[in-house]
This record gives sequence, C-alpha cells and structure tokens, in this order.
Amino acid sequence: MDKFRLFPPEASTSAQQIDWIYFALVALTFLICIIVFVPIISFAIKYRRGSKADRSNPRVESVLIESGWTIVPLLIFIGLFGWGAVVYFHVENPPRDALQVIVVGKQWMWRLQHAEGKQEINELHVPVARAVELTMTSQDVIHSFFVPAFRLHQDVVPGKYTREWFRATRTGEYHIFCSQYCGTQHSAMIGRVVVMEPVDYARWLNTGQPMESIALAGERLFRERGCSGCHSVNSKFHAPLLEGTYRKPVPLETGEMVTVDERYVRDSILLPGKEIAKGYQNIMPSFAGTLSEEEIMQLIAYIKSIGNQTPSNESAPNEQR
Ligand code: HEC
Ligand SMILES: [Cu+2]
Repeated sequence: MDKFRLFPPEASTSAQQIDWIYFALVALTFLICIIVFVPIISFAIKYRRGSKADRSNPRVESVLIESGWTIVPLLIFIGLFGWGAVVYFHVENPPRDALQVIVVGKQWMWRLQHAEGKQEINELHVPVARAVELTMTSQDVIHSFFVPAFRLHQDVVPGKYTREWFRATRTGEYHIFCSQYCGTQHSAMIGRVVVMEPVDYARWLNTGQPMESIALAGERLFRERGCSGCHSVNSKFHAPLLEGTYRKPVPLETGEMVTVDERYVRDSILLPGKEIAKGYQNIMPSFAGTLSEEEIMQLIAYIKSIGNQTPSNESAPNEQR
C-alpha cells in the first residue's frame, strides 16, 4: 500500500474504464505532437538560410487534403466525446442493488455508516465485486473524498448531498484522502478502504454490539424528536403523511411541483418555511442546529424506507391536499 508507484493500482470497474480514456488521450496528444513537430523541424532544416531547396512556391490545391484534415479530427473528437459520455453515465449512475453507505466529512475526519448500522471512522470496509453507493455531506467546510485506486473523487459540500459509487475489483487496502484544503490538519484527513471477500465482510459487519439500521434509527428519531406527533393519522395538527411520498411529486403552495428527494426532505426539516406543501400551514418548526448530519440522513433513510407504503387510514395523502 505504501510503496511509491507512478500510477495508483486499478481496483474498481470505473478505474479501468477511466484509465483507457486517459491513455487514449495521452496517445492521441503524443501523435498530434509528432504530426506538428516533425514537419516544423524538417522544414527548418530543409529551408535553412543558404540551403539549395526549391523556393518557387507553386500553388497546390487539393480538396482531398482540405476535407481530410477537417473530417478526420472531427470524427476523432466526436468519438472521444461519445466514449467519454458512455463512461460518464456509467460512473454517475449507481446500480439499484448498491450497498448504501453514508459519509460525513468534518475537520478533520471521515465518519461513515453502513445501511445496516455499523459505524466507522476513517475506514470503509466493503465486499469485493459489490456496488457500493456513498451519500456524502460535510458538517463544516468543503472536503473532497478521494480514493485514487478507484478513480473516485467527489467534493463533499456542507448543506448538500453528493453521491458516488464504485465496484471494487480486488481485495486489499486502498488510500482515502481529503483532496480539498480544509484547514490546519487537512493532510491528516486520511483513511483507508478495506476490500474484503463477501464472507469476511459479512463476518465483519456482525462483530461488535448489535446495531440499529440507518432506517430504524430514523424511525426512532421520528418518534423521539416529535415528528410523529404531527405526521401521523391521529395527530391534532394538520400535517402531510409521509408514507408513500418519497420519489413522488408533491404540490407546493406556490403551485410548483417538487419531487420528494433527499434535498427536499432535508430542506423541509431545516428550512420548513422555504417550501410549504399545498393545503398546509407553515407550522412546522425548524430543526436546524438540533439534529446532526447523521441524524438528518437517518430520518431521510426512514422516509425513503416508507416510500412504498400507504398511510394506514382510508384517505391517501394526495387526496387530503
Ligand atoms: C408541529 C407539527 C410538525 C412537526 C413537529 C414536524 N412537522 Fe413536518 N410538516 C408539518 C406541516 C404542517 C407540514 C406541511 C407544511 C410545510 O410544508 O411546511 C410539514 C411538512 C413536512 C415535510 C414535507 C412533506 C410533503 O409532503 O411535502 C417533511 C418531509 C417533513 N415535514 C418532515 C418532518 C420531520 C422529519 C420532522 C421531525 C424532525 C417533522 N416534519 C416535524 C408539521 C410538522
Ligand atoms: Cu478535508
């Protein structure tokens, strides 16, 4: 892991794809360099002062040459664009069966939690050959989660969720860096990814105290912090039921429609006055400063987990609006 090498190991499916593009770009640049510099140097020699070269400058017109050097580079660059776009979509679209891990950056450490509940600091244990999706945020300044061996690099921004995914291709340990200068101890904000065989990973996941999954922790918070006092069928307050809302569009007082996603739930909790659900009063208190970033992510995971349920009374939430 600590040997000096010119190139980081390739340990994820995207690493190979990204490297092929990189090598192709280097090779192409090198080729164009040769096409430009070889004539420059040979003409400089041929037409140097005093040489006996023919300087009569006859006119040469060739449609073939003109169109050739326009069309060939055009095709090469469109091809590169298409290739890059395919890899980009692969890198940006996590598979549906990806394991979920939440990541919170802070000065100066990484806190991670697996969907099953296991927590880690500056370490990420994952099984080999499984897709892993990271949902990341920061509780202070901008950090950047960087695993060179996976060619994975994403800014981690306060107040916002960024995501990234990878599928590790071989077991071993790989560096994690923070690659955004984030204060005095920035250089110490490092860690490691441990890629394990699936059986070892399952064993690792079940060591230590029994855990509460992220969604269950969210359900507990939903009761403890009083959300359920308003957002339930037998509440005294008129508040929307959250069952079955995740990933669905909801109308706002302004007439706009928004999709219930991480961004919307987060803003509903911290800035409840910003977007008022249609047909409701702005009575929800802000929970800014009283919930940690992890707790907000756990509440979101809970609301996501009830995204396919219907509320337990007769009227569906959309009909109430
Ligand atoms: C005092 C009652 C009350 C409490 C407590 C409360 N809410 Fe709300 N909440 C509301 C009302 C009323 C609305 C609709 C008006 C609005 O959008 O602000 C709402 C809206 C929402 C929405 C948007 C729902 C939609 O369909 O558009 C979410 C998500 C939400 N609350 C989550 C929570 C969470 C999580 C908690 C606990 C941390 C919580 N609420 C606590 C009353 C409450
Ligand atoms: Cu940092």
